[in-house]
Amino acid sequence: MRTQVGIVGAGPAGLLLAHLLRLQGIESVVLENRSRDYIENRIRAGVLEQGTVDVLNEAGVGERLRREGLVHHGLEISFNQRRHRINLHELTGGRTITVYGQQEVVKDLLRARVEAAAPLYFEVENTSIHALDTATPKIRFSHNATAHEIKCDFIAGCDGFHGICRPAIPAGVLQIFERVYPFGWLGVLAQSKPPSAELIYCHHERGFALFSMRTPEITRLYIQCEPDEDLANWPDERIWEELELRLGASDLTLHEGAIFQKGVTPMRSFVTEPMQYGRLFLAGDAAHIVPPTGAKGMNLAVADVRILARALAAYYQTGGTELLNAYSQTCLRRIWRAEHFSWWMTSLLHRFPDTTLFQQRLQLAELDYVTHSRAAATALAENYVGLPFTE
Ligand code: RFL
Ligand code: PHB
Repeated sequence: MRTQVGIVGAGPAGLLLAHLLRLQGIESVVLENRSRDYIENRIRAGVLEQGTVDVLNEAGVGERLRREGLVHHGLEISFNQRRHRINLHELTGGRTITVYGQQEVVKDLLRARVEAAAPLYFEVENTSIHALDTATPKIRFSHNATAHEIKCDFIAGCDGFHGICRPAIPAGVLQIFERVYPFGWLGVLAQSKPPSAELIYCHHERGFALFSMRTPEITRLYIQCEPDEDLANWPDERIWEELELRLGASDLTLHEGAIFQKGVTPMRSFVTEPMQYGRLFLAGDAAHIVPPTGAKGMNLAVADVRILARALAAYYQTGGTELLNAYSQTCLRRIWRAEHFSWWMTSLLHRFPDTTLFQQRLQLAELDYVTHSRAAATALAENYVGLPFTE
C-alpha cells in the first residue's frame, strides 16, 4: 500500500487529522488496534473548549454537537461547604464551553470517514513503524491474519500514551518531563439528573469530587481515590455517600440513579520534546498527558492536529517544510500553558496524602482568592475556556 500520511490511532487526534487532511485533498490511512464498537463506547473526556467546537464546526462535523452539546456559561467551585460561581462567559468576553462526550466526537468523525469511504482499519495487530528518518517511512501491521506494509510520506503517531510510535524514536532524541500524582479519579456514569446544570469542582477534606454530566438525564461523577484503587472497594452505596459528603450542599439534591459504568484513572503530567523525529509527528496523548482536572486533554489533541494538518497542507501545496519544522515548537507553547493550568487546578483541589496544615491553609487561601478576586477568576476562566488560537 502507498499513502501520503499514515495515521496510527483512531482517537480524537487520529480521526480529526484524517478528516482535516481529506478536506485538503490529502490521502491518509488510519490504523486502530481496537474495534469500532470499543472506541465508540470508551468513556473519557466531556468538556470541549470554544476553539475545539469551532474547529469541529468549520470541518463540517459539528451538526450533532450543535444540536446535542450542552453549552455552559459558568462553573462552580465548592470549598468549606460553600459554592462559588465562576462566570466563564462574562469573564472571557463571551466565550463558553460545551459538554459533549469524547466518544460522541469520535462517533461523528468515524461516520464522516466511513461515509467518505476513506481507508480505516480496525483491530489491526503488531503495528510497527520503520525508516522514520528517510523520505519513505513505513508502517507494518497485520489485519485479519494478513501482514501489510504501507509506504508513507509522513507518519502521524496519534496512538495515545501507551502507543508504539513514541517508543519507536531512538533513545536520546526525546526529552521527557513527567510528574505522577499520588491519587486517581474514580469516575462513574449514572442514570440520573445532574445535581446542578453546571459543573461543580469540590475541594473537600475527604478529597476532591467533580459533578459533571453527559445529558440532562445522565450524570458523570468523579471522586478522588487511590491511584491503584480496587473498584471492589466502591459499591454504589459508598459512592453516593461519599459524593453527598464531598458536595456538602443542603440546597442541592443528589439523585441516586443506576450507576452503569465505573472506572479508575491514574493522574499524571507528561510532556515529550520535541514531538517530531524525521518524518514521524506525534500528536495528542502520544506526546503529552495532563491530569483531567483542567479538562484539557482532548482539547490539546485537537489543537495539535489542527497545526499538523495545516503544516502538511502547506507542504503538499508548496513543498515548503517551514511549518512542519516549526510543528513541535508551535504546539508546545499551548501544551505547556495547559500543563501549568492542569497542574495548578489539580494542586488546588485535591487532598495530597502527605499534606501539612500549612499547605492546606495555602490551598484555602488560593481558593478564596480565585473565587473573590475578579483578576484571579479571570485567569482561571480564560484558561478553562481555552486560549484563542493565535497561530
Ligand atoms: P486516544 O484517545 O488515547 O487515542 C489513541 C488511539 O490509538 C489506539 N492505539 C493504537 N492503534 C493502532 N496500533 C497501536 N499500536 C495502537 N496503540 C493505541 C488506541 O486504541 C486509541 O483508539 O488519544 P488522543 O486521540 O490523543 O486523544 C486524547 C484524549 O483521549 C485524552 O486526552 C482525553 O480523554 C483526556 N481527558 C479529557 N480531556 C479533555 O479535553 N476534557 C476532559 O474533560 C477530559 N476528561 C480525560 C477526561 C481522560 C480521562 N481518562 C479516562 C484518561 C477524563 C478522564 C477520566
Ligand atoms: C467530564 O465530564 O468527564 C469531565 C469534566 C471536567 C473535567 C474532567 C472530566 O475536568
